[in-house]
Amino acid sequence: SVSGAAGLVAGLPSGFRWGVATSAYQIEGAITADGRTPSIWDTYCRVPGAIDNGDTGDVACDHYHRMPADVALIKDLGFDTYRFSVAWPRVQPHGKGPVNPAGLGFYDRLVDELLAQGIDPWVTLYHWDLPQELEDAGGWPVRDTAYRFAEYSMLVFDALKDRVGTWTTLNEPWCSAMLGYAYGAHAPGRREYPAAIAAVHHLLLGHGLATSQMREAAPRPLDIGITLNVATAYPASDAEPDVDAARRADGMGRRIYLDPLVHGRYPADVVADLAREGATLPVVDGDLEIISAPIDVLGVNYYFSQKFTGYAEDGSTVDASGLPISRDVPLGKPRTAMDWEIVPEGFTDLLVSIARDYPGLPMVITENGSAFEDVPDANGFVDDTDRTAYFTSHLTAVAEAIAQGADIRGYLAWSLMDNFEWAYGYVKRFGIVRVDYETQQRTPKASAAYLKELATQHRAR
Ligand code: GBH
Repeated sequence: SVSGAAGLVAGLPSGFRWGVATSAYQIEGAITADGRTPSIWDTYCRVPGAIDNGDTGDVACDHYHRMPADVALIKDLGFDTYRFSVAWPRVQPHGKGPVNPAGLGFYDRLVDELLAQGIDPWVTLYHWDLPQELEDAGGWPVRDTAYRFAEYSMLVFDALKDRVGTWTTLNEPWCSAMLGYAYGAHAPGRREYPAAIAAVHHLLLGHGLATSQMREAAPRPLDIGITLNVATAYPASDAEPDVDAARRADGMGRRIYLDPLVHGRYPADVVADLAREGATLPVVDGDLEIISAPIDVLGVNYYFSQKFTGYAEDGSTVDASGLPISRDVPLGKPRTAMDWEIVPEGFTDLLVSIARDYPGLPMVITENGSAFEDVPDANGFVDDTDRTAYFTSHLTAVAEAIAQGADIRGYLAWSLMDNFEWAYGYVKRFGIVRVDYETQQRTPKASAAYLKELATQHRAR
């Protein structure tokens, strides 16, 4: 059902992009094809217990071998934009040195295929698949990795810049730094807090280096930016410890990235919080000028928001080491299959707060979507009214943010198809297209038809 779509579409500006997103490791498979070397995810998937069900990205959606059919599918679904990521270990297998033409060739063909179908390609240069050799040399906590990233970025940029108009350097540096190096929840699975904070800085430095080098080499004005996973951090009450817990969550989740990117400085309160935790951002003179190189578009990935309290269950406000308590508490909303609460109003509040704190920065929603317990019929069709309702409420939240003054230029659904959901393996399904992992058959879900109808109505307006 698309009832109410007309009202929703009316709130979205003309020229609004409608697209879908994926990432390389989550869909490609073919991990040894054409000279690709292991990334940190290939290694991490082989750590016993790291991934649900022992799943790996070895085959995934076999997109590497099915790319033309998948592009035709995007065309059939009526999208004008496709955001995909480039696998660094395909393009530059040792993380340094010359380009691997066979690996780069895949993305060259993908871009041509998209353009032939009238779909605008949007490249993400890094969606978490660091070449293992660079992790062996220290990974993102090491400053050299930022320079390696800029060098790799230019290999891709020089090959595709004549045909690709929109570029994202990093996808969700928070995840790379914190899930990868602090919490041990993503590759490379380290739990070293000070190293994670160094990774934050080196990811941002890599973004800044790549951005200015790409800008200089651009044949015409191109849109260059970064994608962040951001959310609203609500305080559980007006009590000072709760308000402070929300401030710290917002500081580590949003402002530690956006302040240096936009204002050229790290937030003083966050720097002080980190010092208390024994961690330092390893800033060298000149870094913040590099990091604040102008960007044309901020990619926003939104899934849910949380409420924070500064009280432990026993009522204390500090832990055993004297550090302030911070924990998330339920908002009391319905949940997705990820156990994430469904909080569309947190999306509006987030977008309006970014527009307020960082004025003049155009935004595109580069990911938004949900996993539910899909039940396919005998033909593989999923009538995912829950996922459709999630899209409606979150697109309505975007329209509301636009009405409140936020400059939002497009919406890319996560994800084109069910895929390798990182530590959750293949059990969690975010696709608008079902993938049968036995046969690799793709079957559009009801939510895909819904998004197609919205895009069609919007264009016809
Ligand atoms: C995105 O990450 C990824 O870009 C994409 O590859 C992935 O498939 C998709 O989401 C779905 O997961 O509970 O402590 O982790 C989103 C990752 C998930 C990071 C929610 C922040 C909340 C804090 N985000 N998470 S925590």
